[in-house]
Amino acid sequence: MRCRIRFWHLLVTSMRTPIRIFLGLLSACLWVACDGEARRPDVTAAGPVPSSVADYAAPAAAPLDVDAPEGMVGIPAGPFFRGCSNGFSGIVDDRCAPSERPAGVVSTKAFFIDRNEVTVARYASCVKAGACPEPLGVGECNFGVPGRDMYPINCVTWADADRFCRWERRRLPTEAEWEKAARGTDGRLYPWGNEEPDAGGVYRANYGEGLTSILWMRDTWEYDGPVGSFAAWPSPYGCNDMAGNVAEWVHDWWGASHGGSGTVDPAGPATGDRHVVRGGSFREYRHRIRTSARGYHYESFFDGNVGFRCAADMKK
Ligand SMILES: [Ca+2]
Ligand SMILES: [Ca+2]
Repeated sequence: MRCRIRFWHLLVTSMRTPIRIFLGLLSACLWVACDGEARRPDVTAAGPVPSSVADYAAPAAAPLDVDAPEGMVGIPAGPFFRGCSNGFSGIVDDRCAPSERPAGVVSTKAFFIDRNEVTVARYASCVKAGACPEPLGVGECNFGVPGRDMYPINCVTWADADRFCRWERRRLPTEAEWEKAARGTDGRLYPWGNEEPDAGGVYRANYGEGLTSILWMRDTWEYDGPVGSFAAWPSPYGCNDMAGNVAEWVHDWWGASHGGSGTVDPAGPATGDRHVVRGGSFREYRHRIRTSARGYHYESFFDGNVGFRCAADMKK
């Protein structure tokens, strides 16, 4: 509207002097540009949320066709199936933990999220700049260990992860954003679909089962491995390692349930003393790397099996 007012004002005054004629033509161009902008669909808006799970018909999930920041993918706006419910959409899942219930449909605005877990090399840039604390470099901790530049940064607290993402002018994803990026819209059990992670003898993620290193290493890796080692089995949006490798801090405070249905960009509890981690890790059994599985750690916690990835807002 402001563009139109400016156009008409300048068009009238343009009758008087050559400079005003020039300004009139310029404002006409602006009017066309502004009018075109107004008619462009807003791909970032969340839109309506189905009122119940029964009303929900999952749209196809694919990355948004936009220019994404380096290393990120665009996640479209709209609803997705969140949480766990045995029998939804023909998906059998009898491993739903209380914290994964109730199943629901929530919506998000469009956003960007890292394709991979944040690497040691990427985090080291922040340490070198003096903006991030140096994590430990012992045991399962990757920082400063030769040959691990492309391993996920681990042994970082939630505050370290939050600080790093902000240093990159990004942010930690909300728990809802993380889950949507991991499973798309259709409530699938794992990022790649509903097949078990070792179906057909093909390993689709880095996880750990049993008491011996041999059992942990059936997928090649006894502990964590370089990010993208299972890039043949990404999420519907192309995100890697959203099942296993390192578990991932997200922004939200922990709540015993992930919340209800029908909301847009749910943000979790207003406060707390622990934060949510998602995706499970190389230490965990297959039911803990399901896309709906939830975990938490206290604020001071850091360990070799927890890292993170960043998200970013998408401008209109
Ligand atoms: Ca493993
Ligand atoms: Ca992970």
